[in-house]
Amino acid sequence: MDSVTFNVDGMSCEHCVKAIVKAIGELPGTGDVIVDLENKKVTAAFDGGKVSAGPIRAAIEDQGYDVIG
Ligand SMILES: [Cu+2]
Repeated sequence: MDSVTFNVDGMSCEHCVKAIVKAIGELPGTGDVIVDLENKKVTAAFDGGKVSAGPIRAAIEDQGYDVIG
């Protein structure tokens, strides 16, 4: 598994955590997702043969959060 970490603005509570974990989980090839509210980071494991960082980023943004950088 590869892994990618994004700095994400706008996450505030467990609802945000669940929405992001669910959205990333629906992408084929993704694995564990760790949302760190305190440090505003989302880390996702993924199989580089099936998916890449771009669609994972898009899944976060589609939920209404801003990916920084
Ligand atoms: Cu929230």
